Amino acid sequence: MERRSFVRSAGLAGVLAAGVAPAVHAQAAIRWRLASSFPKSLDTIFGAAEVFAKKVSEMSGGKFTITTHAGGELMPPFGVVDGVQNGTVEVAHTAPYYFFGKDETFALGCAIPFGLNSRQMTAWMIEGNGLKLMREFYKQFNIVNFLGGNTGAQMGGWYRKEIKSIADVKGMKMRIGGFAGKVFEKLGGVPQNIPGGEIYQSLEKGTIDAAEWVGPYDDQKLGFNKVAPFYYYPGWWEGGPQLDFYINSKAYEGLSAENKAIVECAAAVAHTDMQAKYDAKNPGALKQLVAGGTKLFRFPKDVLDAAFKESMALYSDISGKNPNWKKIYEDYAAFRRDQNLWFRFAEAGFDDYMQSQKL
Ligand code: PYR
Repeated sequence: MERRSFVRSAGLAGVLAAGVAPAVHAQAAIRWRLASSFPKSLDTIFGAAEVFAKKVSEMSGGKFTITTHAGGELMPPFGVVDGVQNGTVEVAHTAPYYFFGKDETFALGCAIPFGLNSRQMTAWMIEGNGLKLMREFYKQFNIVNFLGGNTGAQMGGWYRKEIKSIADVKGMKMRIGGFAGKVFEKLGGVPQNIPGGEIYQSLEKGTIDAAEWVGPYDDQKLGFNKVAPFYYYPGWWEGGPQLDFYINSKAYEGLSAENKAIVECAAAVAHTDMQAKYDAKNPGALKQLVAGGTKLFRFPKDVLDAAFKESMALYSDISGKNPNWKKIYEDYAAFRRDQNLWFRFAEAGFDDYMQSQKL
C-alpha cells in the first residue's frame, strides 16, 4: 500500500501500534474542491482547471491538492459563484460574464462586446488596474480572483440560415454567452444563456435557431457543425474573454504565504496554457470543418455597426445606473483606447502583411 493511503486508512492508533511514524506533513495537507462551469470533454477550457490543480499539487509536493469537477457535477454550471461565496467549494473556474444578472460589472472581468482582445485584457489585468479593481469588486462575494485563461477572439457562432443583414437577426433565438445577450436583445434577437454542455441538444432539437460557444476546436468537439451549416466571424462580443479562478476569500486567507504563491503561479501557468491550446488547435479544426462542408462567412458590416452602436449606448446607460460598473468601465475604456491606438501600428501592420502572404 502506498504510504500516504496507509497512514489515512490505518488511523493514528494503528500507525503507532505498527511502529510507523506518521508523516510530518499529514496535518498540513490541504484538500480543496474546484467546481467548473465547463464540460469535461473540453480539454481546452475545462483543461485549465486540471492544469491549475496539477501545478498546485506538483509545487506543493502533493501537500496541497485540488479535485476538479465539471459543470453540473457538484452544482449547476452557473451556480459556481454562489458555491464559492458560501464556501461549498473553495474554488470555481468560470467565465465571469455569466453572472451579469447579479451585477453587470462581472462582465468587465471577462468580456464585453467590442472590448479588449486577449493580449490587451491580460495587460489591463496585470499591468493596468484591472486585477486591482476587479478584486475590490469581488470582495462583496467573498471572492479572490486569479486570471484563469483566455480563449482569444472567438467565432460568431453557428446558424441554420444565412445572415445577410441585421434584419436576419430579428426574432432569432440564439445561445449567446452571458452579458452579450443584452446587446443581442437590442438588435432584436432573443438571447439564451445556456451552459456549454447543454448547447448541442438545444440546437439539435430546434429549441434555439443559432448558437455560439468559442471557436473551431471546441465547436467541432461539441458537434455544432452537424446541426447548423453557417459559421460566422468575428465574435464581436468576445474579442478576448478571460476566464477566472474564483477562490473563497476565507479559504484563501487561511493559506500560508508559500501556498498563496503556489496558487498564484499555478493560475499563471493555466492562464498561458489555455490561450496556447486554443491558438495551436483552432487552425486544424477550422480546416476540417470547412473540408466537411461548413460554410464560413464574415458578419455583414451593418450587423457589426449596429452591434457597436448598441453596445456603446448600453455602456453609457449602465454607467448612469451602476456605480461599480461606472468606476471600472471608465478605467477599462481608457485602457482600450490606448491599446487600440498602439495595436493598429506594429501589431495590426505586421498581422495584416503576414496574413496576406502565401507561406
Ligand atoms: C461561452 O460561454 O460562450 C464562452 O465563450 C466560454
